[in-house]
Amino acid sequence: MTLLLVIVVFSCVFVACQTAPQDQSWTEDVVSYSGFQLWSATPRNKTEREFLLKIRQDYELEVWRESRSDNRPVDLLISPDFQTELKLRLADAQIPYEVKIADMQTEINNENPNITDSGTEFENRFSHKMDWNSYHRVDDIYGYLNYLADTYPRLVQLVSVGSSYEGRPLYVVRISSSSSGTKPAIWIDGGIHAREWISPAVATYIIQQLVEVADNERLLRNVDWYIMPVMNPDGYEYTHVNNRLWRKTRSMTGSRCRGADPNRNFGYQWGGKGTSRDKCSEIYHGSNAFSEPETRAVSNFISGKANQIQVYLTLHSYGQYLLIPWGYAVEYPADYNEMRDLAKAAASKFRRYKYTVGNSADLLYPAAGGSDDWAKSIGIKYSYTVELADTGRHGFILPASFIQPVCEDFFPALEVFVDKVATIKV
Ligand code: 0X9
Ligand code: ZN
Repeated sequence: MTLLLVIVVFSCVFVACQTAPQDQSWTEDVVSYSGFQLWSATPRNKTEREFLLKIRQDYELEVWRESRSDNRPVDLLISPDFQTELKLRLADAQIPYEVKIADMQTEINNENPNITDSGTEFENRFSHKMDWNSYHRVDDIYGYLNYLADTYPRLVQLVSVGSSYEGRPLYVVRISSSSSGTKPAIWIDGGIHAREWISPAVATYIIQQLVEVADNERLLRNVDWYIMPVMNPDGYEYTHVNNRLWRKTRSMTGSRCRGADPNRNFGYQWGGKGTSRDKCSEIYHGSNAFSEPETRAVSNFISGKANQIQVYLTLHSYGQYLLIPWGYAVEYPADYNEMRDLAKAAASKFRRYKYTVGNSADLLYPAAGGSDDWAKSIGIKYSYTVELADTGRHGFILPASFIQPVCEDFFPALEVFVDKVATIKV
């Protein structure tokens, strides 16, 4: 792959950093994470929690995973510039911490094996380049979706629900074994957050299993599926080419910082807790609810099928959680117990990775404008955020060798959702 890219080594690259150079032109800079480390620090009481909060503010640290309570670790991305100083400060305060990733760039370099070599051979043989041994670019994923629609026209329909900010199609795959009449449906989306690569990988795996594995026919008998593997294709491409740790969309904001957090941009409790009006923040909520073409297109499509869609699953990483609304605050929907029972039944299917089930704002943190809350608010009863593997050893940079185990572990849980909604009349 030839990339005419200028390699710029920033001393401060993370997007939450106010002084970080923000790429806003078509000069496609590549961000290096050489020397950056992932630290996991565990506060044991209020004083230590407050101390860590202060450090986060002082150094404008990027948080990969929040700590909600004592003895739960917070994962922090640490620039080489601050490591010596921070080591001393944590030692002084006697806060235990662990270096999870010693050099982020090495971790990134080792994450995804080179997929270009076998590509041509694959393409000639199968008319697509998709597999689940490596993380694929949008072109490979979309090529596969087109291949499926062409090959299984009675089963698969590829619907473009709109265009991304940069003009990429926003594809939803409809999988249905009946040409007429509607069945209750399950919606699954992936790739809301650009850097959470395991999410589109799992979403495409689910599509592959439902369409190409005859044994899974029973999952289609009474239920239709809408699966959108890459909700934020601009961001996803950007993580492959320019900045592996990009999270947001890529829209122009009128400032030096681009993009909004799509999972703060949905129109329920928009702009509430756990969101930011700072355009440079990782959790920038956008200029208004549904300001991003991606969230607007998705919400329009889902709204039009709100009576049919019974389950809303949105795939993220990481942490191994099944999160139940509400996420905007520690509030519980009236039917929370039913939602929790179903999530627990699903979680009991996992063999390899243990998932924690609970209220989103309680287990993680309050964060308003999420897609799960919005789906719940329009009446989709069973709405969940899935935080896929792992629990922090690799975080977002989950090596490609994990793709198959994570997918295989997750897929059987879908049966639980199918059984729950199969008999509902829509
Ligand atoms: O913060 C998020 O958007 C999600 N976690 S992630 O690490 N993938 O970014 C959790 C969203 C949970 N749902 C709501 N807060 N509504
Ligand atoms: Zn996410």
